[in-house]
Amino acid sequence: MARETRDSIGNIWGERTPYRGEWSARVDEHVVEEPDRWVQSACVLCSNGCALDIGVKDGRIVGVRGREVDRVNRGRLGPKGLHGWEANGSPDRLTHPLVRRGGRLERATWDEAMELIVQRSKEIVERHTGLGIGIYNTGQLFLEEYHTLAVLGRVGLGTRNMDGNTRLCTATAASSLQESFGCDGQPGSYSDIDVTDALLLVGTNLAEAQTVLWMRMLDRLEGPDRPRLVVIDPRVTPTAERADLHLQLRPGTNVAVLNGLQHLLIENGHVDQKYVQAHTVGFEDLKRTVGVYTPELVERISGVPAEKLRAAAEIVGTSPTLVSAALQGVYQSNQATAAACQINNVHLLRGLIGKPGSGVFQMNGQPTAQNTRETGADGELVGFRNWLNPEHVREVARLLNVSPDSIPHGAQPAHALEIFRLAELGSVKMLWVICTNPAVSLPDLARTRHILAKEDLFLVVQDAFLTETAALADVVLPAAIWGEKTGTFTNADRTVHLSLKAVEPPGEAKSDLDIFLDYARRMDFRDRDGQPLVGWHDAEGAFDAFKELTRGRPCDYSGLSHARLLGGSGIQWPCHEGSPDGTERLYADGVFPTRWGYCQTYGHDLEVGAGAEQEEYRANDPNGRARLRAAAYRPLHEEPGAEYPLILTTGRRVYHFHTRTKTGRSPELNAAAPDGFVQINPEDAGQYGISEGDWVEITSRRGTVFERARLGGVEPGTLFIPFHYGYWDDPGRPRAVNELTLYEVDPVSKQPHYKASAVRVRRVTEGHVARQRQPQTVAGQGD
Ligand SMILES: Nc1nc2c(c(=O)[nH]1)N[C@H]1C(S)=C(S)[C@@H](COP(=O)(O)OP(=O)(O)OC[C@H]3O[C@@H](n4cnc5c(=O)[nH]c(N)nc54)[C@H](O)[C@@H]3O)O[C@H]1N2
Ligand SMILES: Nc1nc2c(c(=O)[nH]1)N[C@H]1C(S)=C(S)[C@@H](COP(=O)(O)OP(=O)(O)OC[C@H]3O[C@@H](n4cnc5c(=O)[nH]c(N)nc54)[C@H](O)[C@@H]3O)O[C@H]1N2
Ligand code: SF4
Ligand SMILES: [Mo]
Repeated sequence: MARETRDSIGNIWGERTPYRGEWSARVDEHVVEEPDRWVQSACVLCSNGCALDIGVKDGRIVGVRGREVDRVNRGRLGPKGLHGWEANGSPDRLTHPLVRRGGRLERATWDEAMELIVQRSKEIVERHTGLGIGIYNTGQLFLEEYHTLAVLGRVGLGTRNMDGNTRLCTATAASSLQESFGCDGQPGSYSDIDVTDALLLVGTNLAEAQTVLWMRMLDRLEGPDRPRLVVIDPRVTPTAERADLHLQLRPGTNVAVLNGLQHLLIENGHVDQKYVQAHTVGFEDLKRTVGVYTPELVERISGVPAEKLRAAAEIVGTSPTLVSAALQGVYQSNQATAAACQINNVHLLRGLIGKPGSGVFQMNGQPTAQNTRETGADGELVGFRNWLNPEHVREVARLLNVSPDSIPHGAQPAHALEIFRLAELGSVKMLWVICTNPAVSLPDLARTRHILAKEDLFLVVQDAFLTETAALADVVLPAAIWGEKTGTFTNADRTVHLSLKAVEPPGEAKSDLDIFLDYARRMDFRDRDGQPLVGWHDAEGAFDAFKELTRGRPCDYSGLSHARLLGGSGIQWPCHEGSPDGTERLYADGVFPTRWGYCQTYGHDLEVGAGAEQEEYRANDPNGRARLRAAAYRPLHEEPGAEYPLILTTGRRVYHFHTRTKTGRSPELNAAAPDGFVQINPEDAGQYGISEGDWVEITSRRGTVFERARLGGVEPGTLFIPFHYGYWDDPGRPRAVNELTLYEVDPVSKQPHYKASAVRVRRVTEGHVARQRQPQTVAGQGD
C-alpha cells in the first residue's frame, strides 16, 4: 500500500505553517509498501540533515518518514529526502569488486582486489614514501569512516596528499570561519531563524538547495512579525523571488557589494562600537578599506543600483537581530574567502552573533562535510587543531600513540586540485577516489579525464555505481551506502545525527568503514607499542576513539555516544560534561577561539593567500577577540572579452543531487528534471538569434557543451547551466558543464572557481547536435 503525505515534486515546499517562536511539527512520509519496521536515520542529500526513519519490509527499503521529535526538521522532508532512497534498490548497483585486466573491468573477489591495492600501496610507499599515494575523498561518508581514513592515511601511510571533495564545496566555509573567529564551527543555530528580524542570503539558493531550511524561512516570512529578506544573487532564483530586496550583482563582485554594505553601516552609525571595541580587532583597517566603496562605485563594479544597496544597508543596519547565510555563490566565486569574511564582519560590526535570532551560517553543502573537516580527512588537523602549532601535532601523536614524526606536518597538506596536478606530473602514482565523482564534478573535465585515465596512475574507485570516474579505474570497490551501514554525521548547525543500518547491502558490497578496516589490517599499520594503529572494529568503536581526540577542543564530542543519539532529536556539539545536552550557539560570551595556543589557524593574507607564522601571530595575539578582515575588490580571473563575451555561472536544481547517481535513479525526480539547459537573458538571446528551446553551443577556452535554451532568469551578459548532467545515462552529446570551467582556486581556501567562466554561444541545429559524440562512454560492469 503506497502512501505519500504530500506531492513534493509538484509542490516542493508543501503547505505553509506560519509562525514566530516555535516551529510546529509536520510529518512528511513517502512509502511504496507498508513497512514492517522503522529504523532511525537522517537524510544524506544535503547539509540540512533532516532526521527521518527508514521504512523496511522484507529486508528492503520501502520508504521514509520525517522524525517529528527532531530539532532540525520537525518531521518535514523535501523532494530529495522523500525520493532519493529509491536509488538504494536500483538494479545497476555495483555488487562485486572489479579489476582491470587487458583493458577491461572484470569481476574479482575481495581478496584479489584488496591484495592488489595493498601490494601496490606497499611498493609505492617503499620506493616513494606515502607521498606517492593520493586519497581523494568526500563530504558524504560517516564520521566514523572519515576518522578511520584520516588515521590510516595521515599516520599509517604518512601522506600529505589527502583531501576531500569538500575542497569543491565548503573549504571556504571552513577558511572564513577560521580567518574571522580563529576556528571552524558554525556559530549559529537553526532556532535563530525562528525569532530573527532579518535574513541576509548571499550566493545561496536555499529554496532549491536546502528545501526544508527554506520551509522554515517561508513559514517565518508568512507568519507574524515577519523578517525582512535580502538576497544577493545574479539570478532570479525561487529564493530571490521572495526577497524584499534582491541585489542582482554581476557574478564575481561579492567583495565590492559587501564592502559597500559595510561602508554604509559605518557611515550611517550602525556599528555597535562597544561590541567592536570589546570583542574584535582590525576595525581601523576595515574602515579604511571599505571607505572607498561608495554606493556609486559599487554600482559601477557590480551593476547593483546604488539605492538598492542603500536600502539593503538600512535593513541590515537597523534590524535588532540578523541571520545570514552564504554558500556557493560566495565560496565558488571570485575572492571566495575574502567575500565570506565580509559577511562575518557584518555580524561583528553589529554585535549580532551568539545571541538568539542572530547568527551567521557559512553553510555546508554536502551532508557530512562538517565531519570531513573535524576528523581531518580533508586538509585539516583532527579536532580543529593547527598544523603550524607543534604542540597540537604532538598532542594528536600522543593521543594516537605514535611518534609526532609519523604525521607529516609543518605545512598545509595538498589540496584536491594540487593532488590531481601531482598525479598529472606523475609523483602521485596511486589515487584512491572514495565516494565522489570527479570525472563530472571537477573543473576542466578534459584535463581531469586525462589525469584519471593516465596509464601510469593506479586508480582505485570506491562507489556504489559504475560512475564516469569508476569507468576509468584500475580497481573498483563496491560500497554499501546510507541505509546499509551505521554511523553519525553533523549538519550545518552542528546537529549530530545517528543513522542506523536498515538493510543489507546488495551482493558483496561492503561499508566504507569495513573496507578501511580491512585495508589497515592488511597494511599492518602499528602504533608506538606495536599495537594495531586502527584499534577499533566497528562504527561505535571508531566514534569513541574519535571523541577522545575532540575533548577540550571547540568541536567537543566527548559527551556524545551512539547510545545518547538513539531515540530522540539530534544533538548540537560541543557536548561534554559541562554541557550534556549540547550547545545551541557559539560565542554567546563574546570570546572567540583566537588565542595563539588554541586557534586553528594563524591566518592568511586574503588577497594572495600567504599564511602567517606562529611568531608573527603571537606578537599580536587577538587573544579571544574576533578578527575583522578587510579586502579590496579584485576583478575576475577570466574577464569576458571580445572572443568570449559572456560570463557563465553554474549551480543546482531542486530535483537533483550533484552528478545524479542517486536522484537520476529515482523515476519521479529524474522525470521532473531529465536534462540540462542554458539560461540566457532574452536580450542576449535576441542578439544571437536564439529562441526558447533552441539548441545552443557554449564554448570556453577549455571545451564545448550543447544545451537547450531557456530564456530569462539572468541579467544580460550572464548565462547559467546546472552541473548535474554527465555521461553515465548516455546523452550522446557533450553536456557536462565542467567541460567549460577553469582549473583555478581561491588563494586562501583553494576552492575552485566554478561560478564564473568566460564563454561564447551560438545557435545550432538539432542535426548538428545529433552528430556530436559525448567525450566519455560508460560501459556496463564486466562479469
Ligand atoms: N537540490 C540540490 N540541493 C543541494 C545539492 C544539490 O546538488 N541539489 N547539493 C548540496 C551541496 S553539496 C551544496 S554545496 C549546496 C549548494 O547550494 P547553493 O550554493 O545554494 O547552490 P548553487 O546553485 O551552487 O549556487 C547558489 C547561487 O549562487 C549564485 N551565484 C553565482 N555566482 C555568484 C556570485 O558571484 N555572487 C553571488 N552572490 N551569487 C552567485 C547562483 O546564481 C546560485 O543561485 O547545495 C546542497 N543542496
Ligand atoms: N560546475 C560546477 N561543478 C561543481 C559544483 C558547482 O556548483 N558547479 N559544485 C561542487 C560541489 S559543491 C560539490 S559538493 C561537488 C559534488 O561532486 P561529487 O562528489 O563528485 O558528486 P556526487 O554525485 O555526490 O558523487 C558522490 C559519489 O559517491 C557515491 N556514493 C554515495 N554514497 C556513497 C557511500 O556511502 N560510499 C561510497 N563509497 N560512495 C558513495 C555516489 O554514487 C557518487 O558517485 O561538485 C562540485 N562541482
Ligand atoms: S532539505 Fe536536505 S536533508 Fe532535508 S530532506 Fe531535503 S535533501 Fe534531505
Ligand atoms: Mo557541495
